[in-house]
Amino acid sequence: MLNDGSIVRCALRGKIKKELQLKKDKLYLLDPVAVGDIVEIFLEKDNFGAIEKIKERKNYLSRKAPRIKGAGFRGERLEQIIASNIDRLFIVTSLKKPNFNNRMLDRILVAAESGGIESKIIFNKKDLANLQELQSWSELYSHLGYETFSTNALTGEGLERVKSIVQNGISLFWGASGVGKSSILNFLFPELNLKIGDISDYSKKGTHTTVTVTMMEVGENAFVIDTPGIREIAPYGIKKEDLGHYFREFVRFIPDCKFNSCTHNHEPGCAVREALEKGFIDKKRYVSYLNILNDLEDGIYF
Ligand SMILES: Nc1nc2c(ncn2[C@@H]2O[C@H](COP(=O)(O)OP(=O)(O)OP(=O)(O)O)[C@@H](O)[C@H]2O)c(=O)[nH]1
Ligand SMILES: [Mg+2]
Ligand SMILES: [Zn+2]
Repeated sequence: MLNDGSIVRCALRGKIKKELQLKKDKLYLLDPVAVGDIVEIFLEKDNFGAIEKIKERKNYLSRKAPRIKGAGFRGERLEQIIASNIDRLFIVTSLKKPNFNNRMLDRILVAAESGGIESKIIFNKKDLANLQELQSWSELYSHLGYETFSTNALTGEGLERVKSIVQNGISLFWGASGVGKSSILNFLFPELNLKIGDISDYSKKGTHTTVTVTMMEVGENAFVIDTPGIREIAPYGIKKEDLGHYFREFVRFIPDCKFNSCTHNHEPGCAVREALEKGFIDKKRYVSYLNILNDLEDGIYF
């Protein structure tokens, strides 16, 4: 979109594409241009431009590209940028259909924390949930300082505040397939008329109703981004000894670990594990932490 609001189709110059994808002579980035990027273009025709430059990003959300797409380069997995320059991320989850997956939620939170992006958590499909279970998950995350919402995208219950938040800036909606991302956006902005999955779609592995990341204008200086559902997420480019910093409740204990490079796993004198034993850190979050840590140990990082 140009400054005057008109839309121009653009391609990235081949030379620039190659340059941007490389790091230390190795390909590391799947696609250098992301939704949300601010670019300089050369207008070749009225409705066609060439991207000359990508402006520095305020922030961006990324993950390791899924194996199928990224496997092209010596089996290493590339970085895939989901979107950039965003003001907030709404992580959409459901308790049932599909079942709540706290490990995926924690992985998304790590990706957002490491990308410098504020996260809010939506527990959608409230009508299908066990309300006690819903409340206990919601309390866990709100105590960590994340704003949480319990919603029903079919009736609009719980979406009033979401609606007021998205009136300003760029809001990204991300989460597993079938949790109701597009349904929520359709309820908030019926004119978007986004495609919604069949009632049984949540269980159909490998099918996504939304297939591309798309940014839509919903008001003056207000944009929402709908994304395809994810099946797996591995945060990209995080070092083992840094992972703990992206678990908010660990941060105040980390300086008291005996070793600077503590990974809070089995090192002696670990203040994070001590906090866990004393009940200051929730066991479920610590298990998520170990699960991601284990992935990082197998990964290759630049
Ligand atoms: N019972 C109930 N069903 C819902 C709710 N929100 C969405 N659904 C249903 O869940 C199914 C999936 O909704 P979508 O909005 O397509 O989910 P999505 O997250 O956009 O899925 P992908 O595009 O595949 O990532 C549809 O059948 C919706 O009608 C809700 O709050 N309650
Ligand atoms: Mg969708
Ligand atoms: Zn430690």
